[in-house]
Amino acid sequence: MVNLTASLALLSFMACGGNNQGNTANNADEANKRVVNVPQFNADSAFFFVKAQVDFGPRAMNTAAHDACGDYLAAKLEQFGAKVYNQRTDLPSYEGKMLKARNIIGAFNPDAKKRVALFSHWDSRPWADNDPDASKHYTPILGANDGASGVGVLLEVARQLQAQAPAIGIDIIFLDAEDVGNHRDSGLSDESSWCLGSQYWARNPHVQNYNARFGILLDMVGGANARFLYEFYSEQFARDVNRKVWKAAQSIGYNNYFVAQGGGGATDDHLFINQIARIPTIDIIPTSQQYTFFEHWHTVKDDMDVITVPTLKAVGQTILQVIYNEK
Ligand code: AHN
Ligand code: ZN
Repeated sequence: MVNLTASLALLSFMACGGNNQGNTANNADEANKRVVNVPQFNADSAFFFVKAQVDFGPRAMNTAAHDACGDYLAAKLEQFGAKVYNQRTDLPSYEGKMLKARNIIGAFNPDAKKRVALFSHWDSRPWADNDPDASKHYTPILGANDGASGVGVLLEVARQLQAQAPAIGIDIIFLDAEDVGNHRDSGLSDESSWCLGSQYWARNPHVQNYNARFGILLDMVGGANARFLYEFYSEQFARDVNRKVWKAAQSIGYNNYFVAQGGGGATDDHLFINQIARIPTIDIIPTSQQYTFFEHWHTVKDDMDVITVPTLKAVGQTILQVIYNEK
């Protein structure tokens, strides 16, 4: 009875709010602003942050371009007001090479107990082993979409966090050594050869007893006509998080990007974060009928030409919608 009364009161309050605006809720964005003020994600700014990374060249492990980009990312997080942690460690690749890895973590509102973790990998694949031209199979890729896009979106999220703080703490976690898994010509298919930085972080979080309500991984979130379906492992480990994020996207009109259907699985950073750190974490990653993830995945054509501002906007605004609605 009490609940029913409260619900009716809330309904009439919302109806009143709508009428007073003189503009019925034809725009879902407006309806949400009445509940909480969600900042506007600037996708041109995100595009610039993607390009800034790509301008370093391929960010393959143990290269000068990789290290310079890492310094850039840490400096940006610092500039946007985060407490920055650099996790440096040597991780052996499946070929037995020592990879000089660096996970870069920006903690916003570091003392808050209620936290959400946002992840993206920042290294780029050392080989274009999915290129149609076999002579490119050992050429490092620029990874504009596969790497830089997610990081670019999260740098813009960081910039927004500085301008207006949400009610909770946020950790932006740039993972290294993700794209170092088995070369397609190696004849190997060992899942644990991928995602070395996230495996390390999940076993050695940047603060003791680290926990978060949930995590969101962004991977390849800048391609034209991207379609994000519920990724398979995300559904196994963090179904509620998938529903929360897709609902948020749909509430602001991005149902063309965030399609509420099951998709395939990706052996990606979130798998290890779920299995090892046990933080329920989803992967926002494109699904395609024609391609593995997107047309130029692990090819030399994964450059700035594949990045499109509207997709960055849909993903970035959805992330803001989710985190500013956490209480
Ligand atoms: C595979 O499914 C082999 N890899 C998905 C993880 C990945 C690679 N994300 C970006 N590159
Ligand atoms: Zn990749």
